Amino acid sequence: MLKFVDHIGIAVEDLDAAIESYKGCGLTNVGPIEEVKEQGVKVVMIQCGETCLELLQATGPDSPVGKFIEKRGYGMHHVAYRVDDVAAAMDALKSQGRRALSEAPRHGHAGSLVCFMHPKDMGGVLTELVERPAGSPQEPPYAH
Ligand code: CMX
Repeated sequence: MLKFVDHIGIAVEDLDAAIESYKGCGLTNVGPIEEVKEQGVKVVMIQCGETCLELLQATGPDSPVGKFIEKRGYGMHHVAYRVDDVAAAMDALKSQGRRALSEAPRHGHAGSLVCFMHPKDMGGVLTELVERPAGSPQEPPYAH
């Protein structure tokens, strides 16, 4: 049910500084900055070959990314996989005994529907399932 790596989430201190840093590495296809209020983050997608990096800046210390940074510092936060139907994928993983981190799918970046799965049930990796809206590119790259 996981189709491909939709993006890799990286917690950063400052989005603008991080964008410049990645541009310096040759990753110049940078999408618009978007605030995802439901998740307490500002995010930006940067295309990297056939997938994207999602830079995440917490909008408050009590948000998931704010708490992550306080406990573990900046760096890799999650791996996101594209799915066709997030509710169905979530139910399938739950039926295997894995914990979903919300009761139902939530709103994510660019009109997506997302669900996070507990890192302890996914080999130590916080895992996001992403269903993109109809009409959005079905294969990466899609930062622009
Ligand atoms: N990757 C891997 N392991 C992680 C982790 C991460 N990102 N975040 C926490 N953990 C581990 C912790 O190290 C801890 O392990 P130990 O018990 O061995 O110490 C365990 O998971 C529980 O962590 P915690 O700090 O006690 O719990 P929190 O209250 O901080 O919650 C989590 C952690 C993952 C349940 C919570 O952050 C969550 O629900 N995340 C989903 C939503 C989210 O992350 N949104 C931000 C991104 C939004 C976006 O991409 O748009």
